[in-house]
This record gives sequence, C-alpha cells and structure tokens, in this order.
Amino acid sequence: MPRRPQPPDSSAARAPQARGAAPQRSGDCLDERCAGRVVARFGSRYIVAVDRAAGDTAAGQELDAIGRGRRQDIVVGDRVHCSREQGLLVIEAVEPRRNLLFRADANRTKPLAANVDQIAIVFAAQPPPQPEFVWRALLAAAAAGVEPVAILNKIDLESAAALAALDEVARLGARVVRVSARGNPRGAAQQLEQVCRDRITLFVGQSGVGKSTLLNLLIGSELRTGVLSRRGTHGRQTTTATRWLAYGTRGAVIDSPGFHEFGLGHLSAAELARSMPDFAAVTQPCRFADCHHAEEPDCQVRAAVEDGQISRARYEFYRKLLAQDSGTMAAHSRK
Ligand SMILES: Nc1nc2c(ncn2[C@@H]2O[C@H](COP(=O)(O)OP(=O)(O)OP(=O)(O)O)[C@@H](O)[C@H]2O)c(=O)[nH]1
Ligand SMILES: [Mg+2]
Ligand SMILES: [Zn+2]
Repeated sequence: MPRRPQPPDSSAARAPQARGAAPQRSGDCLDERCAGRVVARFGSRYIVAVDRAAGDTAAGQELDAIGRGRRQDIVVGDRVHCSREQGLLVIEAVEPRRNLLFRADANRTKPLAANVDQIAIVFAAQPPPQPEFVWRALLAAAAAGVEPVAILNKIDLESAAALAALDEVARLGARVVRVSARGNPRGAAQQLEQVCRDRITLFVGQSGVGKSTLLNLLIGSELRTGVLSRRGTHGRQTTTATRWLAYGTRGAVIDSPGFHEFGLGHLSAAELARSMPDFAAVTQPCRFADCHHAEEPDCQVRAAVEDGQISRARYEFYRKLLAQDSGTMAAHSRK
C-alpha cells in the first residue's frame, strides 16, 4: 500500500538542494517506500526527487524511476509515491494535481507540467516573435487557472515587432517583463527573481528565445544553451527534456524544450471563449447564454469587435481556434 498522500506543498515536498548531479540508482534508497516529486522525464523514464522526510535514508536524493505497468501519464511536477523494485523506483501512485498544463493537436497531447503557480511565456526579437504563440500560451494558462507572465528577452536586439507584441499582452492584462540576458544579466536576474521568488514557474517559449540562458542567470546552474540556427527563423532545440529545478526554499523553475505550435485541441469552445480576457470585458450578455460568438444572432462580442472595443486580430484569432483547434482532443482524458 502506498503511503498516505501528503498535502501537495507540505514541507516534506521540497525538491532537493543539489541539482545537476547525476541521478542515483535507487539501490541507495534503503526504505521500501518513498514519496517525492517528478523533476524530469525522458520518455518512459523519470527522475524523482525524494522528499526530505525524517528517517528516510533516500531523502533529498534524485533517483531513477519508472511508472508501474509502464504507465506514461506522469509529468514533471507530479507528486508521486514509489516503491523499490530491482534497483529502480517504481511510481505506484500520483497525487491529485492542482493543475496540468498541456498543449494538444488532433494527433497528440503533450503535457508540459503539473502543479505550477505560473507560466512564464518567453519570446524575443530573435527568433522573430509570433504573437499568436504568446496568445495561445495565455489561453492555455487561463484555462488551467495558472497566472501568466510574458517575458520579452533580448531587448539588446531592437525589435519593434517584439515591443508591439509585449504591449498587446499588457493590454490583455497580463504581467509583462523586459530583460536582456546578454546585455544586462544582473538586471535580468533581479527581475526574474521578483517574478519567480517563492513560486513554481514553468518557462515556455519557442526554441532559441533564451529560456535556459535566463534560468542559468537565476539559479546559477549550467543548463545547456544553444546558438540560433543558421537557417534562421526558428532556433534549433537545445533543451531536450523538461526539468524542474528547486529555487530558493519554497519555489521552483521549470525549463522546457522550445516548440512552435501551441495546440489547444483540449479546450472546448466554451473554455476558449471564457479564457479570452478581452471577451470578458464585454458585460452585455449575448442573446444565447451558450453563445460561441461565431454566427449566432445578437452576439455582444461581435458587436464589440464592430465597435473597436475588441481588436479584429484577436477576434480572428479566436475564430481560427474555434475552427481548427477546439475540441479536436475533446475525448482526451485530462487526468
Ligand atoms: N542577443 C541576445 N542573445 C541571447 C540573449 N539571451 C539568450 N541569447 C542567446 O540565444 C541563444 C538561445 O538561447 P537558449 O537559452 O539556448 O534558448 P532556449 O529558449 O533555452 O532554447 P531551447 O532550449 O531550444 O528551447 C543562445 O545563443 C543565447 O546566448 C539576449 O538577451 N540577447
Ligand atoms: Mg533551453
Ligand atoms: Zn456571443
């Protein structure tokens, strides 16, 4: 029987201080059972940071683990209960999640991380900013009930497009930060510290925007960083696995591999509409309570677009999501 689950953020749930050290085989774990946090995933293998619990000889270690019965629905950030089998930890149970961030298209679902407080959406002048990526990430955050913060990195490289994208995000009500990991590393570290202190923050963004560079400034670790692809517009992916890193005594930052398509196929039309902050500003009710703000008569959202209260680009973005993304993964379990 697994140990009785602990509350998600009990003091025993802290990730270990040591990081970057190679994970150890669970032969070092003398106890038959232990609880911990999934701090990395490589396909069907995981690394679990074992809780600092009194009397647990494995406490604080990062150990190799697999899921019971090759179960694969375990993600970085999960709180897990493990047993020991043939030199490996076996994850027997996953505690209920506070939240789960993921992206999904018609073909596959990609969980990003579980149990986070906020999502830092990083973009930059290079690779060229894609406002739609940021808007999609904002939507995913709102739908999961997670706070977003938009981070424009590389402000040493002038980019009117990047600044315009940041302004737009600020208008949507999200917190925004401008940094340059290269031009002003100390200032960037200070700003990131304010954003990340005592919180669990998932960093996402296209490949090459500088996520790992920024996190290295913050936590002084040596995450691999890359050079931008010579082929140009899209950075080559340098980080290949999502990694949870303890930050301070209460927080954590999660580095993730860059990607280009932030599919939202797991969101229903209603969830999409609910997660558009500019739509929420429309206080007049539409004629139909379940209006999807598409072709329905007497739609107040469409009226707000006609009045200029909602930007046409944002409304077209929403219609595109309704047509292309919404519900394509509706049957998918969110557990
Ligand atoms: N000019 C400039 N370059 C930067 C800045 N921050 C990072 N870079 C460079 O951008 C490149 C990509 O940085 P990474 O930190 O590897 O980017 P990433 O977002 O982690 O990329 P993936 O791991 O592939 O998702 C590296 O060559 C960095 O040196 C910055 O503020 N200004
Ligand atoms: Mg990286
Ligand atoms: Zn409507």
